[in-house]
Amino acid sequence: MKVFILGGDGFCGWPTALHLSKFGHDVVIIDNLSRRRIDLELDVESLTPICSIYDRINAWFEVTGHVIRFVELDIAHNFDELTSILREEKPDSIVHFAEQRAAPYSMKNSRTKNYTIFNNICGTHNVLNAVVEVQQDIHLVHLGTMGVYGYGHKEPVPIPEGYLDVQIRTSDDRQITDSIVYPPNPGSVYHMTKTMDAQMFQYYAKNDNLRITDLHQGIVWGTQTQDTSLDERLVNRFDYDGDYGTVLNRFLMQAAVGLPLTVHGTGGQTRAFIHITDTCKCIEYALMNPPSSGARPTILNQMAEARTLSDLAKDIQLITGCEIDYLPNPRNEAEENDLVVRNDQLRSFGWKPTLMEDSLFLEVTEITQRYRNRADYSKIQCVSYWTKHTQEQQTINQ
Ligand code: NAD
Ligand code: USQ
Repeated sequence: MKVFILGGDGFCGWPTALHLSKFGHDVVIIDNLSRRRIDLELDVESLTPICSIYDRINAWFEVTGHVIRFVELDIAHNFDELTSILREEKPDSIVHFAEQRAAPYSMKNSRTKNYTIFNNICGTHNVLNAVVEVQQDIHLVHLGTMGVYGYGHKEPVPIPEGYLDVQIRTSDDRQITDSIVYPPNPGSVYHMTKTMDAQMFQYYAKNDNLRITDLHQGIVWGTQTQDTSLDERLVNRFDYDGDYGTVLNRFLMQAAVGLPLTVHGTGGQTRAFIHITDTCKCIEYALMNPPSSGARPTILNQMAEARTLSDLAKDIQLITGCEIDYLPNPRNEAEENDLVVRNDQLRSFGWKPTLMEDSLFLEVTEITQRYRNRADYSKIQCVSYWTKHTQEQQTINQ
């Protein structure tokens, strides 16, 4: 299969590109390298020393003999180039990771809100529009997020895979059932772009019979996969800063360098998690099981397990003896929520989720120990606030 990996230089995209290349797929990475530029803007670096994309793909060829090609392209701004490359290459599938993915960065200020909206919405729309334009039957696999469902439930209400069966009373007083898209309830401008992407998928599947799979993924943790571990030059990125670092990797890094874990609020927030190796496997399953033309988008919940942040912090404390700080929450989110998620479809394809274990925590701990001298501790605190009011309150209290 020829696969375009949009955003293939990023945290999820790079190991996925290697995983698919290893199995003999013809992989073309398309990326505008904006993530590397945002690191410069924020004056942070991946904890792991990542090579340039050119050195990465040369190293992959040297080590495995597999060729990955790279095209530098901004999909949000360059519709014509995107269309040309689709015409020339005729990929079977596109995996779309190429979005601004940090909720705190999206809430930082009015410029980053605008950037996130433009980059993500125009990027996704350009991809859909280009596939229609070239009239090719390309399967689009998009990385969406569990956060589109919101985290409002206090009760354990199972979240279905994208669609909700509802009963509606007709005007002539009959009861009928229907299946609707699960009502979106985003918790940040970033998450809002994913709910808007989902709307575009519904439209293009209906109007143009595009074949689309939207993977509603939980928080990805871990760093390395079998493939990225083959050579130092293939190492995956590891974000730990207050904007791009995600919670479990941050906790593991903080414990490894002897800092207290930074739990926001009570830690009663329940979130969905998945290990990076499973991200790659699930994308492979999604590529192998496309929806048929004319079908509504397939929505898969790509998560392995749900945990509260305080439980996670306590587990890590048990293993490492670290301290836990319960900090004022910079976000506007429910203090506590329940989360029960159906992931039957991915399981039916044969996926056996990797669950959190001490041994897996060790992998992250080893990475953070090895590169601890590269850490800039001044970048750990989360300083992007969801509302001006929260920012003012927390500044007064400091
Ligand atoms: P990342 O920021 O590490 O990678 C995204 C890549 O896309 C970067 O290399 C960036 O340069 C590129 N990119 C961004 N905008 C682009 C554009 N306009 N044109 C071309 N390239 C562009 O993010 P990630 O963690 O790898 O996440 C990938 C996708 O998975 C995102 O869409 C994210 O929403 C989704 N996701 C991530 C997580 C997670 O925990 N990391 C969880 C759920 C879903
Ligand atoms: N949190 C802490 N302490 C920290 C950092 C975060 O308690 O030091 C809390 C946050 O307040 C939040 C939770 O941890 O309640 C998750 O935060 P996060 O930054 O790990 O994850 P999130 O902002 O939701 O975003 C990440 C990815 C995003 C993806 C999403 C999947 O950056 O791309 O879409 O996870 S999900 O959360 O399932 O929507």
